[in-house]
Amino acid sequence: MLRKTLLATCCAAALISAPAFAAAPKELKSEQGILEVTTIAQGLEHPWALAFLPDQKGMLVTERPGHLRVVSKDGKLSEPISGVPQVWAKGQGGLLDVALSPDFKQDRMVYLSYAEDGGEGGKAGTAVGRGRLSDDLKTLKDFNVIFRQEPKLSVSNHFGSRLVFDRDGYLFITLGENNDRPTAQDLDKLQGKVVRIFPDGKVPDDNPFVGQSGVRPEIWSYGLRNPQGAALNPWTGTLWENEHGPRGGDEVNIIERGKNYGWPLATHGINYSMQPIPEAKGKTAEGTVAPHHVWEKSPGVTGMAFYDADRFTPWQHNAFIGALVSQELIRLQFDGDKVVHEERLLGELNQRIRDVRQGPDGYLYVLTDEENGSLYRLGLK
Ligand SMILES: [Ca+2]
Repeated sequence: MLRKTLLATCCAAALISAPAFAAAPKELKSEQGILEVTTIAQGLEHPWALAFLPDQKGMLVTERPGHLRVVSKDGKLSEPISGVPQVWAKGQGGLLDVALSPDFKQDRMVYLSYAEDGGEGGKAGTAVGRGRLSDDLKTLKDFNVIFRQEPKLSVSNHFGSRLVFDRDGYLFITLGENNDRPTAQDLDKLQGKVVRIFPDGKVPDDNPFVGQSGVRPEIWSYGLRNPQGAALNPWTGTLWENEHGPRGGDEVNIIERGKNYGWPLATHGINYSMQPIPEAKGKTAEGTVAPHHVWEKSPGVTGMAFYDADRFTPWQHNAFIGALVSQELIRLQFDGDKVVHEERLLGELNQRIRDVRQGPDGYLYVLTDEENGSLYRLGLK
């Protein structure tokens, strides 16, 4: 019965998406000219992340309830890929990020981050695993977990998480503090951290806290709240992260080895109850790194992409960040690393923007966090 429903949903989605792709793009005004928004696919259930496959094979898209699908270049949705782990799909939990191995053409490895059930006690934590994608793109084989947050503390939110490989092939994972604020400062826990591991899960000897007692050796940096966006800066090779503040104080940080990014000791935000964050000493705190860029009013920042393609010259050396609460795509303009200008795009759509990536064709691709979520292609006319 369930399978029947799934198939019906899948086929309905495929039918919806085909004519939509043929429709003329929406034209929206932007500072850099007419922004063309083409609907590539619809019928994705709370899509969270996408990763482009090589050789024009389309892309992998995660749906938070637990499905991984292939979306073909012309917008057809596959049935769910088999072999994906069971996820804890409650609140902000579920299937989250997807990344291909830097050697994907040789090893076919696909990495997934997701919320994992902690068993008794009803709590969950972030886990990361990998499996080998079959040539027919239908199965993830031999999936195995390479990292898990322990202890598991989340009852519904702040899992993070993004997966980023750097130029040397290390895997960085951004992790939420499971809505348990003080843990972001506890070095014996994996909440509110960026960790750095080898692709097989082993811990590199040169991580900053290796060999210290009572400290998790995976930790690369700490003091993060709920980092749902991260990308490797293509011009510097450094890891950039963004995170949700509480009420106010969303941040962009440039992540450096061993550094403390302040949460919950330093924040520009307050509690949703309008009360101050109990642990906060102010907007800054000694020994912590101030945000590289901060929003006093929270847009609800999430997936992030730097633009380094040739196709649209005005976008070069810009970054784009999805915003859930303000329902926009944020464009950041830089002088070096410094943010010098910001523009809000896609507000006309009134949809929560979950992820943005640069395609191999130089267009931007955007996912909306909706029950009937969409995949849009963005270009300049
Ligand atoms: Ca911070």
